[in-house]
Amino acid sequence: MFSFEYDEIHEQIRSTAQKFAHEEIAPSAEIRDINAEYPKEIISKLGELGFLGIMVSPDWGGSGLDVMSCSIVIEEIAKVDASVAIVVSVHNSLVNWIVEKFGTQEQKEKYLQRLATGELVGAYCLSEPEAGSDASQQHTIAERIGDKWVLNGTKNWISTGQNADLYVVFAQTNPELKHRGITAFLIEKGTVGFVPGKKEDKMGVRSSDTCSIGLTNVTLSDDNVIGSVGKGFNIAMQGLTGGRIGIASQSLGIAIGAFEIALQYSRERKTFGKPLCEHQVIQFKLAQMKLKIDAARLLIQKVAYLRDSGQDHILASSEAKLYASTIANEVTREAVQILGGYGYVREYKVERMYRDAKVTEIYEGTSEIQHIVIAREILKKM
Ligand code: COS
Repeated sequence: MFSFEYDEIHEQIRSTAQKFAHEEIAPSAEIRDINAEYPKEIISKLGELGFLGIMVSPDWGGSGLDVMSCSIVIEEIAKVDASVAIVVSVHNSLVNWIVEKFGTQEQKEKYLQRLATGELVGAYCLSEPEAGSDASQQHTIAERIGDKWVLNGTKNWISTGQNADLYVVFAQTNPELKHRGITAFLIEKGTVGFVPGKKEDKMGVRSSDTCSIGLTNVTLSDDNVIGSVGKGFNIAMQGLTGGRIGIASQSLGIAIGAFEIALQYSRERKTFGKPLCEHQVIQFKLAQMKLKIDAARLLIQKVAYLRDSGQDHILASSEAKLYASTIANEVTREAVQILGGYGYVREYKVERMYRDAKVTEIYEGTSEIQHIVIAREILKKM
């Protein structure tokens, strides 16, 4: 049964994630943002806590928890640092999930246990220079030569592109079949011809590294194919349907982080002889921010419930992602506004959160794509 309440396990996970976020992530978030520095040590500590194998079965060394638990961890981390949250989201919701659902016994033995403990960090490589929103237009070709696959092409905008150890890479194995010719491969870091490019100099989520990846005659065997040949697009889309819950949770966390700072500031800062929060114009802002946060949370709870209970959740996933990313931008913008000049400088953190929020409307499907998915799902059911 769907419940608005979090259960005891969820509350424990929240409290552990919150403590870790405040003690271990928040203190270095600003400096990592300035230096665009990947949070290597933090990621390995998250692995020790079990937060890099949240939904992986205990049979494979994971925590065996549900989608809601994963969402809570991402939310708590994103409250203080959206960059760490995106690493955790891609790793758990896309890579772990794909390897566990579609991997062979051998692939799970080789990779899943190490992914679940954080020994390996995962990346998801779908986008290309000419295949972002229209992801079926894969120009990365995997050619069958003898009993090998030889991959050539370029992947773009790969989160954790430089620092990951294992990559889920989509490539076209039969161009005539269009999206039904796409196949997913597992590629280890260091594979000859698989070369992460230079780190993008981004507006936000700066301490999560994003880069292109060049593939030049990357030679793989059938053991690298994940799922079956030609099923890659379906795997990519199923992955994104879950991944979007992660981005929605990240968006919610960013919004809450900024709201809490603005709320606190509005109680301390006085103008015209009274605290900001006693001015009606500021109360309107605070009320709107809180309303949006609560509505986003409900959409996330709903989609997490649907996914956990094995129900159709394509519509709910895009609704949660679209709404949460939209309000993350609105709420962070208002937080900057409430803080005025202080909101526009680094010291009060909302400036970073405002920059970080923007990407949530872009990655794992832009807001425009979410509208397309939502409209299609409505029409499909008529
Ligand atoms: N889960 C499983 N399968 C899905 C799916 C989903 N959520 N969405 C689509 N599919 C399948 C369809 O069932 C169809 O399969 P068959 O033809 O084998 O029956 C196939 O994918 C193509 O579906 P459709 O015709 O609807 O695809 P389009 O290419 O026209 O559009 C959109 C699909 C635009 C919705 C999809 O390409 C998309 O979500 N794109 C955004 C990708 C993205 O997020 N890119 C950002 C980079 S990834 S970080």
